[in-house]
Amino acid sequence: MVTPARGPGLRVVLLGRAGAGKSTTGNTLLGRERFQEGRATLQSVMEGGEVEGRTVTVVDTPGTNTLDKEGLREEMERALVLSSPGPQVFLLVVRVGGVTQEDVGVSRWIQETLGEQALRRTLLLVTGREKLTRRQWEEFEKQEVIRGLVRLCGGGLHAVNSKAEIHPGHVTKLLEKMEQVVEQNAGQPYTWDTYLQRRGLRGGRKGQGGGGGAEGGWRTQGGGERRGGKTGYEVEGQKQKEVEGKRNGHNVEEKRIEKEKQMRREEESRRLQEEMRREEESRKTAEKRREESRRKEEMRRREEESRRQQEEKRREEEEKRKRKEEMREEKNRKAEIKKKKAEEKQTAI
Ligand SMILES: Nc1nc2c(ncn2[C@@H]2O[C@H](COP(=O)(O)OP(=O)(O)OP(=O)(O)O)[C@@H](O)[C@H]2O)c(=O)[nH]1
Ligand SMILES: [Mg+2]
Repeated sequence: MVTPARGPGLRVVLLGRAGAGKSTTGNTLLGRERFQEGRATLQSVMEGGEVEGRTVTVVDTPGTNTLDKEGLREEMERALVLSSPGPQVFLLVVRVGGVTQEDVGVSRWIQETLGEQALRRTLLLVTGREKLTRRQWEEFEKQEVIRGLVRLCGGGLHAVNSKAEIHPGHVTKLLEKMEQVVEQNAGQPYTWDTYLQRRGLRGGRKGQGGGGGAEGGWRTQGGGERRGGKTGYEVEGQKQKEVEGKRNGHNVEEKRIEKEKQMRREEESRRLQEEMRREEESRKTAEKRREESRRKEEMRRREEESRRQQEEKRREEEEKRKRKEEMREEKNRKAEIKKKKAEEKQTAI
């Protein structure tokens, strides 16, 4: 049974091009086949479980090269919601022998869309390690494209063989490596808020000071002549106050509009999260139903098989019994013939 991890525990989002081995890596990590391997992952899905005493949540995503920019953004938002309160580690999965500039493109995309905060939590994971000898691996690491990727990814480089020959030690090592990434980031996940801030959808506008310096400068000039009526400075001051008043009013209005906009964006983001959560729930329910009907079908098939075997056994026994009967009859017949022949011989003598 899946135990989705919420709150504490390790939350990981798998990223990378199609066929890099994301789903396989997810299954290797969880120690069971949860994600579909060898078939394209079309939508981000979350699975979780206990791994070496830790609650681990893994979000598998579609190949980045199969989506357009908008689709990629949507899937990333889904992945963030699914890994709520946010992943502590992004695994950028690449396949040994197949690393190209496109993979660098993915890391750049992470940088641009999710920001440095995500890159700092990104561990470059190479699958298919078993295909290289130690020497070939050293050559592989030296490649410019790999070095470039490592420079971008704050979590460093790690290699696995996520196929059948996987050694349990590999999972332990990968967990340790991810733990290091978590520690480097003081255990803080990449949250939905971080994402909103990155996209400029949350937090006040930076540098909105309102040009106080110039006003301060003008005030220091006040005082001038004070002989009956309004001095030039006072008239000037009056005008300035009016301008300032207007500006303040304008600022208040601007702030109000900005606040309203922000509230609308937050509302929209809440709605999106809620929608995705609901979608995920209905996906899980449908999956449960499918699982249940698969289980029932399997039970029915087993019962059918056991009935067929019993019937077969019964037929075999019937056959055996018949054969025995025939043999006994044959024996009796032979004995009868022998007896007759002996009697005939006796009569002839
Ligand atoms: N030899 C070897 N094969 C691997 C390894 N990891 C994955 N594969 C194989 O590579 C193929 C693709 O793996 P997936 O895990 O489905 O790839 P993916 O990244 O999830 O692909 P998409 O869902 O299409 O984005 C599968 O046939 C896996 O069996 C590995 O470490 N070694
Ligand atoms: Mg996949």
